[in-house]
Amino acid sequence: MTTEKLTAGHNLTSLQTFLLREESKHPHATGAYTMVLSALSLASKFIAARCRRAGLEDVLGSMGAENVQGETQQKLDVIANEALIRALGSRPGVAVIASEEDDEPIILSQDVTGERPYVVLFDPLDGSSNLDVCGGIGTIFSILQHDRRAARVEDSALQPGVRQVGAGYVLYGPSTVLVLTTGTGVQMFVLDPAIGSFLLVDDDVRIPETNKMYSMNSANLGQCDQAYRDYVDWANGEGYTMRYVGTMVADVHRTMMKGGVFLYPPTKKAPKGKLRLMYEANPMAMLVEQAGGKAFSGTERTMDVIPQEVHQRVPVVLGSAGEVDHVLRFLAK
Ligand code: AHM
Ligand code: MG
Repeated sequence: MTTEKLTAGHNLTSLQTFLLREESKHPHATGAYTMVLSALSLASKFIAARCRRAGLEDVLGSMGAENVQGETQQKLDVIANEALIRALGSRPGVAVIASEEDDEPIILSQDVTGERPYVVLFDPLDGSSNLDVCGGIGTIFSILQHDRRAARVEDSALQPGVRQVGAGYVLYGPSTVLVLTTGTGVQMFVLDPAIGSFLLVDDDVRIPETNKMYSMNSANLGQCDQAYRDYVDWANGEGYTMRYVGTMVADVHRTMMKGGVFLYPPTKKAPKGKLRLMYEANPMAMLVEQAGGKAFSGTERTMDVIPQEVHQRVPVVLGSAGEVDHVLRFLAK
């Protein structure tokens, strides 16, 4: 669908061109925001290249260590994290970065006196347990600006999702897809490996209003609240189908493209939910809302959740507005 758009007389626009065009709409822009996105784009091309050669180079398998969340680190988790830190670390407009892989946010600059610098939070390699089986994996990022009310620069990392000034994900699948919002709709780019550029293939991604498809790890249903079980019983009775990759980026991307709902409810094993607010739920919520969908954590809008800590977990229900409403109907009972 999108390739047709690109080849059917659509203007050839790279991510860089798109960003420069957006920047020119803001006469006082310093270029710092464009630099942040260009760092994210550069790092994701680096990660895509390493993923592409994953079975050939010695990058598969575990590091034999756990990250701060108690999860086994894959070698590529570490490579992806370093690529993002190196790319973002060289951009003067970035004050703080926070990663799923690092215990504490990294402070790059305490100087917040001039133009408000950026805070970038990311999950460098989401779904990395799918790596060894050549499954889809991704990078998720959220961009905030320094909060002048924050006592310390690192406290700026703890702002609710409504304050995000940008969010996106990169899916490393059969092709490498970047889905981005800077607050004015959602754009989709595909990496053309022949020229090394992300090319714009859809400048207004809209999530379908409904689709009878839910995406969740239904093996967890026995550990979920009755409301989720009732929803799934209802959906099965209504003839819904189920799709689940087990990589949030891949499951959300399918939901963005085809519609439906993605759920990660609280379980006995993960009573607050498994997914992380700051660099998984919030950026996905911004993208989904900008594409016309909805995103909730329980009955609260995800982007309104006040964060308490950088690695906080929340329940996730997101997708087509009509499908999220069905889930909310059960959660409200
Ligand atoms: P990760 O960020 O450590 O890779 O873990 C998050 C992943 C998500 O991509 C995915 O939605 C979820 O964990 C799958 O969890 P489960 O295996 O419990 O279904
Ligand atoms: Mg993740």
